Amino acid sequence: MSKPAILVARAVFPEVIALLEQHFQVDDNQADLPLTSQDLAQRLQGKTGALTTGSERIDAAALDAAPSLRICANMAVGFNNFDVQAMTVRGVLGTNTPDVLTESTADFGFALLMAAARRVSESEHYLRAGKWGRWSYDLFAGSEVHGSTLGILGMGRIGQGIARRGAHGFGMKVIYHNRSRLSRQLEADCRARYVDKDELLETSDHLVLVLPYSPASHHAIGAAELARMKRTATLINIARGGIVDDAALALALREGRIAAAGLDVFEGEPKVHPGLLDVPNVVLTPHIASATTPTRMAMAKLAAENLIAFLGGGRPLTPINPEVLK
Ligand code: 8YV
Repeated sequence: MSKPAILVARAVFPEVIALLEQHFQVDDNQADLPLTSQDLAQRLQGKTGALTTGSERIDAAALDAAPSLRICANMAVGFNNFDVQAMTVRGVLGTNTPDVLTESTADFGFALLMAAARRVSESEHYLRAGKWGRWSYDLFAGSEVHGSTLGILGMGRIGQGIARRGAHGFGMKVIYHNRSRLSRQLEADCRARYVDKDELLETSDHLVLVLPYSPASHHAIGAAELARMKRTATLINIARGGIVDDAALALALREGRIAAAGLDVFEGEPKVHPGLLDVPNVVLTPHIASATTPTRMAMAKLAAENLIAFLGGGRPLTPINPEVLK
């Protein structure tokens, strides 16, 4: 029997390609050439499965070009690149990669928080530019991290990881807002107190965004929300571009309406709002919060295992739309 044909849309670890080749005829993209939506639709033709990343949009047009497609395994926990409804209607399963990236991503959220609050990037640029003359009492004085109030918007697994780091490692008071409240047990583990969004905005010294992107979370942080925040506050976005109104944030940073920001995700990335590129008090990174080698390997393997399990007639490990399995 011939092996099912799959597309691996982006370059991944050669070991993962070798694993997939044991089960499938693999059309890979190890040269990592950018695929336009037309390229993607064309490469999906005749495929039963696909391993995608956040860069590939799987929508009705892509699905209609690939009537034999049965599964798209996203190498990401977020799946706002999938039109899940269009997939479900066509009986196409989606899977994602939760859990394996939680701790590394929470580490990175904390790295951005520390870097923004303690002005790490800004001061390094100053030093590299040869501007360091001598010590002074207020040279790059930032805001306190330990003992401060850590706010978290979106309290899924990554939010909880950040809360634990803040509460247990840095003695921070943790407050959070989420669509639903955590169980008492989880709140106790995270030492986190549920508050409404206004209290979160007004009370946080450091506000970390970890909520999924959806039309409902579009510009959840815009000019009005930024205006409610403390002038000394920092804002960290490791969630998705579009959750923050980047133009409003650039202006708020320029005008000192908040102290600093750390951003790993951007509206329309890889483009970055030009207003963010020329304000000093923001740390900017290219969507790398999950980027440790072991974590990226675990993500790629989990995506591959979802393909192998499902197309081999078994249960996928992390389905997004399990109703397709019925
Ligand atoms: C990925 C992410 O690197 O998992 C997610 O949702 O944002 C990142 O870990 C990115 O989406 C590539 O697929």
